[in-house]
Amino acid sequence: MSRPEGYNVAVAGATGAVGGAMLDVLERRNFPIKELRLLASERSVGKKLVFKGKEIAVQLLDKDAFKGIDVALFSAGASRSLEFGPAAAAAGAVVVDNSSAYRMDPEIPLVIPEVNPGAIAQYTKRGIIANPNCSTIQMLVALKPVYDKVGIKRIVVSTYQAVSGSGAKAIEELKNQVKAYAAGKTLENNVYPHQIAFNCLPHIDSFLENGYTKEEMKMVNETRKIFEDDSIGVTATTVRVPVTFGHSESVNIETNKKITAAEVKELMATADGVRLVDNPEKNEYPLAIDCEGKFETLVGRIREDESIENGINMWVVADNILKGAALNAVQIAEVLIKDYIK
Ligand code: NAP
Ligand code: 3JM
Repeated sequence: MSRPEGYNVAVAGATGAVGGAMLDVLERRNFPIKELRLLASERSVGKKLVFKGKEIAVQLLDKDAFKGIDVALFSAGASRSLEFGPAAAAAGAVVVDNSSAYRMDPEIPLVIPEVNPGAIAQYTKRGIIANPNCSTIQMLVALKPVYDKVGIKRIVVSTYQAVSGSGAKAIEELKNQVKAYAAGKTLENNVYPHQIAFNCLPHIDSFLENGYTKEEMKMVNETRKIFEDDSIGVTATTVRVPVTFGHSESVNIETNKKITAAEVKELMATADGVRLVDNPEKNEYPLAIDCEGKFETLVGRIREDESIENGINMWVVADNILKGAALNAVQIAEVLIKDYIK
């Protein structure tokens, strides 16, 4: 860190599920902050949020809100990122954007610090760095050591995604439906097109012409961009499940060279950002209920895929709001102040 007095940080979308987690992560990791500016919509102006025991009033997110800011963390939705991200960058801030708005822009780096930290250097082109989708982040944190060791030809992934990924209103919707069900009342749905309690919805984000959802294609396209490998095959089925926090993923890979399950376990035991949880004889494997509030990606159920020559199956779980969003963004900011913003 080159500024002992700290940095001026803005959080756009500070009152949301991800924004709130950003404040927690900045505090837990003791990010060096001089001024913290909290931004949201008109609805929240004047509302007070607590950071390190002190109350800070929320201000309006607009084009003039970024004067003097060094790092702007955005999680106020894709259209707000498109509207205000360039203004923040023009004011001199480096923007770390959590939305899908800029991820596939060739001039904007898409970064997971454990996977491709070197890409951060490209931020100077537009002053913006994109945070990948939550499901992509945890999958690639787990796969990176395997990719480096033996190469990966193809990935087949199915996700089991928590409702917190759809924001604060979706958490309420699941809770209300569970209560209504228990009371024998009619279940109401507004956030999702169907009942989410006691159900699985094979539908996250909107459907595209090719029959996949946008969420599924984010996993395909973001993986190729982050690994800088257009030859890698990726196919995804993304499913919303009645879990509050923590996305789970069944990940099947075909590698270029043979790797045994024991070798993958060895790699996971020391991989950056990973915790190996794989003792099936003791019923120990990664669980969504165990990842809430944790910074690591949990990996277990590592097995060889016996239907092909070089295949591995694994189960990957992470806190979608932390590693999937807020933590990854703060880690990017940490690299920025360590290596780039002097
Ligand atoms: P949320 O709980 O609904 O919070 C939305 C936040 O955006 C609130 O702070 C809200 O402020 C603010 N906002 C909404 N409309 C605004 C406007 N017109 N002007 C200014 N601020 C506005 O949603 P969330 O779950 O935190 O997600 C927020 C965004 O983060 C998502 O839309 C997505 O782009 C991104 N995200 C990314 C990932 C990932 O995988 N990397 C995961 C989840 C979310 P008010 O309280 O004032 O309404
Ligand atoms: C996760 O404003 C929006 O439409 C945001 C929707 C959204 C996104 C997104 O596309 O940015 C909600 C939850 C994501 C994401 O990470 O891709």
